[in-house]
Amino acid sequence: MSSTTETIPTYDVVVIGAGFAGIYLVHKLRDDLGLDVKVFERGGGIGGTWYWNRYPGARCDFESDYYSFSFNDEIQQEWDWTERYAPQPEILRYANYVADKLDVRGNIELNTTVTRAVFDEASDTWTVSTDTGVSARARYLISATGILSVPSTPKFADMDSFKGEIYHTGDWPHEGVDFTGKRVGVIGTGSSAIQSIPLMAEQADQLTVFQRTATFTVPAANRPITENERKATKRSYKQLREQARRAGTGVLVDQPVGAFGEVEERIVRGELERRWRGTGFGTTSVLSDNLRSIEANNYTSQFVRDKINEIVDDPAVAKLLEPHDYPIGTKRLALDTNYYDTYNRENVKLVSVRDTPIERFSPAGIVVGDTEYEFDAIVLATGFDAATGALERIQFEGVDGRTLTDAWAEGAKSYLGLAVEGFPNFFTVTGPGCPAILTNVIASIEHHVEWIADYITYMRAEGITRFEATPDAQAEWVKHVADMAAMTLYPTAASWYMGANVPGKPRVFLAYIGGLHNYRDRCDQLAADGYVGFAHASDGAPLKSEQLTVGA
Ligand code: N01
Repeated sequence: MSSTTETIPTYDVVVIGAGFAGIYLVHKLRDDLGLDVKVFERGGGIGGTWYWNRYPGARCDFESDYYSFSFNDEIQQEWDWTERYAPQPEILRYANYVADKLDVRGNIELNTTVTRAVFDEASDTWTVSTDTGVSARARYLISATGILSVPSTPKFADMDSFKGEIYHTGDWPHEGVDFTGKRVGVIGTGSSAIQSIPLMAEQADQLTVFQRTATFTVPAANRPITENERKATKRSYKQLREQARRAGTGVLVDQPVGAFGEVEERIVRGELERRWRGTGFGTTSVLSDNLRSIEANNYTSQFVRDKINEIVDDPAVAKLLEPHDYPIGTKRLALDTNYYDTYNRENVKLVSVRDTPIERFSPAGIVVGDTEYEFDAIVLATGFDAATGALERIQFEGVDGRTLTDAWAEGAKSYLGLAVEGFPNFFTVTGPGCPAILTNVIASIEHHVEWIADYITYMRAEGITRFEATPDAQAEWVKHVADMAAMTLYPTAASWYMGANVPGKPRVFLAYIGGLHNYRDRCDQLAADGYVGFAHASDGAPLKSEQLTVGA
């Protein structure tokens, strides 16, 4: 139970966020470790991303059999996924089902935004403040704030003058929106737009899409899961989960056929055609060097561009939809249902704002160059301040009062995406510099929660009251992450992976590209060696650095 010091309730652990990570943290730390855990959640319900992203067509683009918890067999046997890629309402129901099953709601305070967290060096504890006036103190602070949880809204001139409704896909009204008979404008053509445009087009009177950068998207081939398939999956979950744990992305994927130029073109082409018909992300991994060789990438990119031209009737519209600004896969690949076909509809118009940007909003709509487009509603599908946005909105004050925003002024720096030098006793679940962005995020969350639980167990057994990433360990890890990225085509794209979608955000590649399996091995090894790269202290004892061996 919590105790009270100077009227501030004290816990073993305070967690920020009640998405999938927050839910699992409560269960793991409370039920397996016997810790007193308190979670603060900004939303009026649990589920994180799936609580907020309720736009039409929102669904997961990793297969539901994998995009779900693996740690509890009862849960995976009891829960029935209905579609290959579950829609948002079903994923939110699942999150709530898991929360009830694990009885975690009592640990979660909803409608409470953490505003500030201050580390106290004398006691090795964090004191957390919230917008409701509730405070809490804890030895460990864990952020479970998600990678894509802060919507990014460009500052268009005269936005307030627009007389109609404005919606953001990442903060969609819970009661839904009826676009019947409406003229709707959509800004953005990333994954959220690509999922929602086909459905909004079916409802709206007219839909106008403002595209700055054409995005690569491949067919999701979504479909209902049959009863026989469901039973077969449940029977083989043990093996499936084990194989997924050993996969780089946390899901099983088709293997490449070989490197560009080393395999007969007939075979490459045949495999691209096969994967286009139904393996989602598999399209970009037909060639083993797709993300390292521009020649290989051009081949795959052109395959998709040819498909666009086959699907879209109007050659001028097809030309606009062809992505040419980045190598396929270096910005997040989208999976779609009827995206390109939607541009064959009479009521859908595509406006390129690549060369002539949106000039301003007006009372009637949006002005681009000499043209004013009139709307009843405008949808911003403009993405997120990814990976760092949610953390930088909280005033974290670490050693000597240094803030996280200051520490990250030149870009996010972290050790393993799990801890930040200068911020002791603070864990970041799926923080910048881990592979999560490039993986099935639930697999990454499970790994982080379990690793953190093991580390806390270790510290408690050793009487350690304070841990902190060492400057050397962090610097080497940051370099290693950047070096790995530099060996690929990823940094050539102006992507949210690089922070490039938010004006003024420092450009740092935010993910470890070595794969979840290798990352998991590395984390396990440094734990087995006594938590290499972390400094430890025990109630007043001086910090002692562990020997460090981070590298390629
Ligand atoms: O956001 P985005 P998203 N004027 O950043 C455009 C995950 N996700 O919400 O590319 C005009 O991809 C911007 O243009 P540009 C997934 O990881 C997952 O769609 O910067 N346009 C771009 O087209 C995904 O990657 C699922 O030139 C402007 C768009 O807005 C991530 O979330 C579903 C503009 C933003 O695209 C983010 O996706 C959905 C401006 N001033 C999302 N500013 C799943 O299925 C921005 N844009 C699990």
